[in-house]
Amino acid sequence: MVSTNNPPSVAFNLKQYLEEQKQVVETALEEAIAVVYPEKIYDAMRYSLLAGGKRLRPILCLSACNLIGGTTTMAMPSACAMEMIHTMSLIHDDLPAMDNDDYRRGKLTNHKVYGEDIAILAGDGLLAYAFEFIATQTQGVPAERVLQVIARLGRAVGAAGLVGGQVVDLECEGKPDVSVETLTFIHRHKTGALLEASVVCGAILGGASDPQLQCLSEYAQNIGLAFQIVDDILDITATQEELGKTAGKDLLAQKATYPSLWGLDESRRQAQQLIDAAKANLTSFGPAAAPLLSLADYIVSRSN
Ligand code: GRG
Repeated sequence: MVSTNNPPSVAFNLKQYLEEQKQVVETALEEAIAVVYPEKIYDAMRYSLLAGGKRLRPILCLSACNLIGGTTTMAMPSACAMEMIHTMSLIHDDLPAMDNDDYRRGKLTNHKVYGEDIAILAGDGLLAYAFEFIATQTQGVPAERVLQVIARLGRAVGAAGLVGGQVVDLECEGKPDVSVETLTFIHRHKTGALLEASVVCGAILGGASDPQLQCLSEYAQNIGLAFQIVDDILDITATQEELGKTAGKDLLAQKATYPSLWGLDESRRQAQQLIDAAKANLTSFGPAAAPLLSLADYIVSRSN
């Protein structure tokens, strides 16, 4: 018997949903970039783009579009673009001038395989192509919505988003007195902005109203911050095999993280509180929000 206390996310088969969505995203990404002359740069772009990963951003984009009544086809080019931008940010983040990492997604980082020069250009290539891909491949969506998506995404990746967050992160390196406010600024921009854009852009493509966009934006900001808190926790508690990248890096680099400021238990509590708030942001959508509700739960329960 189904208890009336059970939220809709309990009945939803998230494992199956994630597997199915991941598969359609993998197929679309595989077909998105052809290898032509000069082959080296396309190989480098595809190396990181097709290296796996949870594909959370494209899945959020597709789920948000579906929630509003749009089709997967309408949102797929934008969903792929989210993953292209996410991947380029990982390539650049791993560079010696940034976090200097050797492993990502269980494989050698892009610069370890192709060299720093090509890795920088592979990131640039993915970033530019993401916008081209949305503009040229989106079908069955009014042009005005596509324009809104391009503008929102541009803002999310630039100095007002990822780039700004990364700059403050670099400035804080080695500082012993980073406040929770500064840490939250970093992660709302560095991690949260693209997660929010993924949800909001999917909803825009599906034809969401302004109040719907507002609810979804708040949902995404809440899961975005929770995602980063969990990321900080996993850096301490998970193994390199589970993470696919070097574990324990934050401690080694003496980086300010949520566990370093709050401890592990309080960090877990705060992450759960954000997930509860995110789920409350979806109340007005009713049972149709089951995928996004379950994805919120997944963010705190994930092991990598
Ligand atoms: C965007 C122009 C531009 C430049 C990039 C380097 C940089 C500026 C920003 C850093 C952004 C960054 C790497 C944030 C961390 C986000 C994060 C928590 C990544 C891990 O995401 P997962 O767990 O990874 O979804 P997978 O591999 O599963 O996709």
